[in-house]
Amino acid sequence: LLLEGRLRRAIDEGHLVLHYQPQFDLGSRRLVGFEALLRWQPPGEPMISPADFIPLAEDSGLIVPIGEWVLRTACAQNLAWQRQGFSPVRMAVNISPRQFRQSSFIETVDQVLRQSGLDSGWLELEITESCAMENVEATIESLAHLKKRGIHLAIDDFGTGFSSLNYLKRFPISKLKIDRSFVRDINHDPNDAAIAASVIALGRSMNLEVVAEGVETEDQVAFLCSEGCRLGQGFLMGRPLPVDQAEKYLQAAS
Ligand code: G
Ligand code: G
Ligand code: MN
Ligand code: NA
Repeated sequence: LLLEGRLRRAIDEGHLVLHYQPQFDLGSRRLVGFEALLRWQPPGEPMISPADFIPLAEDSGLIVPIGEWVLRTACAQNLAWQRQGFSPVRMAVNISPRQFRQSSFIETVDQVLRQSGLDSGWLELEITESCAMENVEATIESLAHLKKRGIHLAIDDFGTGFSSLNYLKRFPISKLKIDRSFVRDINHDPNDAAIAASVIALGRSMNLEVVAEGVETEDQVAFLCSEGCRLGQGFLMGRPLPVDQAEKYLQAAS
């Protein structure tokens, strides 16, 4: 509860920041977009990881105003980059289950897009596989609304949520993100290699983009490319970065 009070203040006092992790085409190493990742920076103290406060924000409901701030900030940043003359890239934003299930969620997204002026085609929303599977019919309906607006939709942490493939084909999504737990030992653990290869094949057969998360070595890139995975994200190619450092990637790509 002490932490909840501090988090509440952090929102008001502007101590939440976004970092941006680049996403690449693995073949050409071309920048294709960024994922916005939330950080809590209390002045004079070490940064607090979202892993340590998102669950609390989710339980307390604070995730709703925080999530709206993230969406607003990420869209505004992406438009600012376009106006600075950088080649446009896609911006991915993580949406938490509670946020996604809010009856006002679509309205919020509409409002943020309208107010920011960002074209919806440059926005991608990530929901986790387990969130998507919580209430499949409601998920399909919400995703369909978002897709109609031209927003790209990705299933995050794919492989951890026991999707029924029958449902997966009904989700109007355009991307699967292979969870980094399968990528880590891809060159050494035959089970992980088989799982990753299956997800890549599944995604390709459904005409979805597939992104490998947590790419840390060239050996992983080689395996992923040999299996036909086109996109990757990870410390090898770029960490989550503050705005000024993310701009170096845009500069190199423009
Ligand atoms: O950036 P990092 O790997 O520390 O993130 C830890 C977890 O927090 C990840 O699961 C990530 O998806 C989640 N996360 C990061 N930023 C956001 C955000 O803006 N909203 C939500 N809902 N989750 C986020
Ligand atoms: O669940 P989600 O995919 O949104 O989580 C993204 C999180 O993964 C971020 O917090 C980010 O810091 C972390 N991350 C990104 N790339 C790597 C990587 O190459 N290795 C590891 N261990 N973590 C990573
Ligand atoms: Mn994500
Ligand atoms: Na993930």
